[in-house]
Amino acid sequence: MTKQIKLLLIPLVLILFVACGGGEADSGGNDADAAQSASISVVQHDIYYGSSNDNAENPPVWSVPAGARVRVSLDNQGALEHNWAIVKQGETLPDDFAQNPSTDLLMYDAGLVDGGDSTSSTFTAPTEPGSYTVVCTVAGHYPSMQGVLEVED
Ligand SMILES: [Cu+2]
Repeated sequence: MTKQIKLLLIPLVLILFVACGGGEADSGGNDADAAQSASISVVQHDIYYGSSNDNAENPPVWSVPAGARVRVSLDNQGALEHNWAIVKQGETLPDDFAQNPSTDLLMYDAGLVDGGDSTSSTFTAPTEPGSYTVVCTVAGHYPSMQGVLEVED
């Protein structure tokens, strides 16, 4: 009788051991080194970002964690083509940028979106926290069309 009970207990103990072991493996943190991910949504109009036609005085702000993989979704609700480009930190846009948009000043350009279209793309956020100027590089759209990428520590 007692031998039968012991034989029944062995599989139960094994099941509990495996279950506990599995739980520890799940919390082991295999993803700890993976980059953070984030996503932002950008609405484009003729000729401004967001909901208010005063980007020069009141630029829209998009916040992302430093170093994160960021998915940026662009929704062009205007008729003209627009893009979304991040200016390198510390660069000052020249007065004639709207007429001669220089790609040398940019660290990322999401690409042109036709009027009425939407796209998305992915970039790695700067590892240096701070405020980065975002502009539309289509000739004549800056300074009317700009915003701020806030990179947070
Ligand atoms: Cu534009």
